[in-house]
Amino acid sequence: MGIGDIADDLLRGLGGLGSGLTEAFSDPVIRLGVTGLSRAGKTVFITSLVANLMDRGRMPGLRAAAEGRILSAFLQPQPDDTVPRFDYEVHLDELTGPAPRWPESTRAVSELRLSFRLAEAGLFGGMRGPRTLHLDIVDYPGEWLLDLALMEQDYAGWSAEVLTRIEPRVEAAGYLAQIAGLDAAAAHDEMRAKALAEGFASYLGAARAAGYSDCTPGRFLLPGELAGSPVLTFAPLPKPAEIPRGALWREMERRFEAYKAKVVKPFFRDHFAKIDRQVVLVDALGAIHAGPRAVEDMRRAMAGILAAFRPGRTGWLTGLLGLRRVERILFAATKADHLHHLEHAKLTRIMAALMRDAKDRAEFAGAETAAMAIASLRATVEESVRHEGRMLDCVRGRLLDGGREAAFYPGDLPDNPAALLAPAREGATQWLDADYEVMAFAPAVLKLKPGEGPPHIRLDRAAEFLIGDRL
Ligand SMILES: Nc1nc2c(ncn2[C@@H]2O[C@H](COP(=O)(O)OP(=O)(O)OP(=O)(O)O)[C@@H](O)[C@H]2O)c(=O)[nH]1
Ligand SMILES: [Mg+2]
Repeated sequence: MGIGDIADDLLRGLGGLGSGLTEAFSDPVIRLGVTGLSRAGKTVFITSLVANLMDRGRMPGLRAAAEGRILSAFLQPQPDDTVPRFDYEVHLDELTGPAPRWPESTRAVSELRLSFRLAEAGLFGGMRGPRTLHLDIVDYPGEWLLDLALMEQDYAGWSAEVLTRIEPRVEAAGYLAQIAGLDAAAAHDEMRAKALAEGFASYLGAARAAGYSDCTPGRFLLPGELAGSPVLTFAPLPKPAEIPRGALWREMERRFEAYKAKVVKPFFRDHFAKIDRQVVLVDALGAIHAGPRAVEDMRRAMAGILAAFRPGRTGWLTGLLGLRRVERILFAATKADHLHHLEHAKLTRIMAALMRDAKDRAEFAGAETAAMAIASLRATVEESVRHEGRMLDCVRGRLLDGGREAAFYPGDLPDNPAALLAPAREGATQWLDADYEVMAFAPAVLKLKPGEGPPHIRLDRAAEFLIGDRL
């Protein structure tokens, strides 16, 4: 190192000293959004990420941890008084207790603040003393992002589109029968509106269970405190030729507009607009297991979700965001512990291909993106099993159903993602030459050593991509 370099470092160090003083009054904050469709793995991801950031023994891929620059990480009260706190301790107990189990489904937005004490990097870093960085993690359902599409639609257009889309689905038969003989021009009647909304919500629930991803409006599946209120008591109806005042259709139209104004818009304003970094969790393996229709539907839903990260598309969203941008977006295929590690690269490629359309546009908007295959909480071990004269790369775990231990051969993912995505796009109803085993493992019983977080796959790399540059 030459004299010039030392002088440079010294200058930088001194420059840093100045900013260190001002930062003491307002420590920097990164807001990390964690989203994904229901059951994608958000709750497990946040719980394991936080546990592994506090006990960093399994985080070699996070540079600041490997270099020993994270002096401590601790939970603090979050800054937003009206957002429920992410129930970290309860979820950690569920996952790592003596009888581990997966967490219950979570219904709404929640938040957690993790604060770091960090040592400065570099020769003269020590001169500045440690700095503080807050990481605010915000958990919200991906379905809420899909609602963005509603902002550009009116009730007539939305109804027509939804009714066309769900027409061929068996799950929709009940709702379609309900509206078959209906006169939407008849006078509004609350009991009828309620029955229709319930019929439509039960279709959405069935569609979700069948593996469809386009289950909006988002609050119909996750109503939270809005359950039963008029903003959720509407459903798509064909537009009658004449619409008299006081007609059922008119009232439905009014409620659809109220849903946009009172539910969708506030979410984007109060939560989405403040996010700096985003991880989108995707249960790609789950969709592959469910078949080509589910894969195609997931691809579309992802494009819908990612539209939100492409401001400029919707005028009012640009207005809300101003110059603010999500700086980094990670697309993570979760539950990679269902596969032998030799298959992980293929899963990452499938993930990248699934995201292609959406990803290119997000990059265009200036965000850095990456695709990864991860497991937030590793529930399996790898095992090679001899079967009919050849070795199969399997994973072994405790079955969710019954608790028995079993080894599974999950099936061979294709090297080229197009082998899955093309038939999905072309409307195939089942995979031709592959058979993907559906697996459900219970979380493993853990014996954690001091300083070690729960076992995972590539959670450290995910963290490095999402926040490493700020640590
Ligand atoms: N094997 C394995 N399974 C996982 C992992 N993460 C999540 N899962 C499974 O996925 C399910 C859903 O995970 P959650 O974290 O509850 O998903 P979520 O996105 O919070 O779901 P909602 O709250 O319903 O929206 C769990 O019950 C597990 O069965 C993982 O890392 N490994
Ligand atoms: Mg959850």
